[in-house]
Amino acid sequence: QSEPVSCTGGRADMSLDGLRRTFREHVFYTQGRFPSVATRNDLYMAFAYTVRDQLLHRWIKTVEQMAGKDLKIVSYLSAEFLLGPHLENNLINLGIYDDVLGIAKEEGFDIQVIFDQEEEPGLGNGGLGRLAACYLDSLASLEVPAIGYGIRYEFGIFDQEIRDGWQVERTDQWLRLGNPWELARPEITCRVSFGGRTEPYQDDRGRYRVRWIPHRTVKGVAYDTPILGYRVNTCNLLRLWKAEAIESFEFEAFNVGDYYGAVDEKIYSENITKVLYPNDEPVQGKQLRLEQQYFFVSCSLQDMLRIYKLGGGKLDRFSRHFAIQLNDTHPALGVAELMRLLVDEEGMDWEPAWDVTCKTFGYTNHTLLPEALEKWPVELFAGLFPRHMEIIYEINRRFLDEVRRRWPGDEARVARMSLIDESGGRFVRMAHLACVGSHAINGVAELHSRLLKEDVLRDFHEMTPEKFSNKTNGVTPRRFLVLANPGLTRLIEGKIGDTWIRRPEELRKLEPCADDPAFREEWRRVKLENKKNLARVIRERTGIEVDPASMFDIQVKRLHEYKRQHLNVLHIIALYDRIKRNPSYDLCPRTFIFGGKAAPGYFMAKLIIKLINSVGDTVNRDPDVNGRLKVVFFPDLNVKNAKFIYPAADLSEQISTAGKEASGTGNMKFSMNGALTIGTLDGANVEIREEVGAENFFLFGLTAEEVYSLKRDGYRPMEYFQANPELQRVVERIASGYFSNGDRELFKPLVDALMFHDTFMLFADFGSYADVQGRVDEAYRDREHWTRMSILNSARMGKFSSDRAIREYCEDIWKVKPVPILLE
Ligand code: F58
Repeated sequence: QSEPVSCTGGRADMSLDGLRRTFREHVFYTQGRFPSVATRNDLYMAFAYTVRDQLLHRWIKTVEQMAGKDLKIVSYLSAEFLLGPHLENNLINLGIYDDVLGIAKEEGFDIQVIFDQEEEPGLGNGGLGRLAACYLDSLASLEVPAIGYGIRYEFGIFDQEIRDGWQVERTDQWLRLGNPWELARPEITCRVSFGGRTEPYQDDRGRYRVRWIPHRTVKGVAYDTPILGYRVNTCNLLRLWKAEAIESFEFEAFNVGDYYGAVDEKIYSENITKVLYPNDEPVQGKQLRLEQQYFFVSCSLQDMLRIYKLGGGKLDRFSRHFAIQLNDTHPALGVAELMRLLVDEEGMDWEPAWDVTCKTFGYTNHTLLPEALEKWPVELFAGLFPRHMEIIYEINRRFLDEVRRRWPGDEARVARMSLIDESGGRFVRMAHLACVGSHAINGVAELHSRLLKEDVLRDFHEMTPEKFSNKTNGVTPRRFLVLANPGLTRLIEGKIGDTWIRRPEELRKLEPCADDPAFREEWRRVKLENKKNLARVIRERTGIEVDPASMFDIQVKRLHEYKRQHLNVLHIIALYDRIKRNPSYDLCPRTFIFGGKAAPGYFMAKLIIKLINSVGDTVNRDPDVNGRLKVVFFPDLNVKNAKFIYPAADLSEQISTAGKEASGTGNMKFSMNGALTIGTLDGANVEIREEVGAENFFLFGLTAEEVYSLKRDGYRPMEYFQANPELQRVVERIASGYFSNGDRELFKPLVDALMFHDTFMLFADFGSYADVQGRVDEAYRDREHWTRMSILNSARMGKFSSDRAIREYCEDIWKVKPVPILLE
């Protein structure tokens, strides 16, 4: 083993002088600028590199101290990592936020402008991708050795603009000005193949083997981003793969004089990691999406085997050194790929290889929506992965044999559990592959995990109940409280110190402060500042003036019918209708704020955005409303913008149809920041309510059980419609063209969907929602009591730290332990 690297002083120097010197050096030597001509981007880059130096220092220490140790690494496989800006977060984790603020001031510029310069890596759609990012933060903060593996999309989630009330998508160009946080590793590459055919042969020991003769091969190149934990030296790795053409192809084509062929091949290969699919539901037929999945899974598994072999490990012990978590089914092909690598490439026999595979993988499910369960047409699948198809058939054959042994004669069960869906067309069921190939299966909230066992994965639970557990989601308090809400952080620190940032259970120490009028006053002052801040950003981005003294009632999340943004809109229209019918209607002034992206091909979701903006246009301009109602659609919700939003909320809308939202994580971010929740008994809302106390939570709506039985008995939205005159007036206003300059056609698809189907039961829940909103209105008038509830929400949210969630994964599923890293 080589000597430990010593790099004290120089760029590892974290003193104020050291940081200042490093920063100036980067302006000069990295950006190649005189300070006087440095652009905003130069300054941002120089700061980023200054911070990155600190990360690299810790990263090298981490790798050095882990090398040669008999330890286990968590490998988090995710098609999405929605990281958000790095700079501020790393400053917080390093503990040099104030120092850097000071340096910026000295050098004469506004650090907020520098922060604002950073383009966030939007490599995810929503909750699932953001959860992966929170988990990386917690793994490093808990000093657990981990690697995140994913895809380096050249274009992340689209930027959203609102034009004439409609969503317009613009391509995200996060790499345009360079990415100072990543290190390209051109020497770390993998080959990944597609298509072709397989061929049996006998190896030198006379054993039957299969070789895959692929049609084409691309190269994966590693791009590494250091992930530092909070106030620890552990710096983990996020390794994202970019697809490139393999050189030999270009040469071959050149040799036969096919210049265009060579370029085509290059374009074809690079296509694989070009763009993130912006759907929040899987797309069955999209070949490129399947290629993306296999591409990153194969690169990652090859990389793990390479790392493992470096340490001289024997393959049958692989699962003692790597715990691989599948973030939903997108990387589930990994089960077949690991088998292929072990059996075909490494020459292992099937049984020991299968044993290793099952012991290595764990699978997290994130959805209950049946239409969102991934399945791929067998034809497409077998065309791209002929060898994996064979492997899956073999896994299935052995698995179904076992099912038949346990349940003789139960062919219906066999058909239900098969890895191949043959109920009409033939499809590979990715969730079944993930279940069969993993030793652990979990849902992301208590209710979700229960429903998985009772419904979606019922047969699998009956067969192997020991594999199932729940791991309720969590979010990192570093980004969503400390970074997003410095005012509240300072106030809390003044009372109970700062140990809660690591151990958020300690936030409970704030509970007595809820009874202290002076503290409540301070709490309100911070909230008001945050609301003023959001009001400013709203004015800048939309031109709409909102009153920070009004109640900020916020719903930000992906646009989806099951999330029911339109239920919120129906209620807004009801309030508006009351004002129109009775101009002196007594209403506590409210600002309704929405934000979120719609999948570009999801017409109904886009129409809901248009409806929100149309209602806003009418309501915001109507003199009768007289400031009592404002409606805002905040454009381009992303991690960077979200930091203005969560801390400014009084009320958090978590109103999905019960049984549809697996967990939700926005609900946690709001509540941590002292917003009260109006919500259904869905996802993690159930547990949030348990923690904060039913008296500090506004509950409404059907339960999941009621939703199911109503559906079973035949749900008729018209009955609810006819029984509720207010609902009739609301729907009539939309249908009549009141919000669309008399155009009765515009919102007709939405109105018809509600009147005749109402798949997500808005009408069934409307009455109870409107009633509870009335109670919210009353409660807000008693500011002292509201503040009390707000404080108790923050104080009781410790459970929803991603640190708690990651501890559970480490203990129950991964069996990994922290490895503290020393700097010297
Ligand atoms: C979300 N799923 C769940 N999927 O909807 C949410 O309840 C949960 O809190 C969160 O996961 C974390 O567990 C989600 O965000 C996606 O975005 C996928 C992207 C790729 C296509 C399929 C959906």
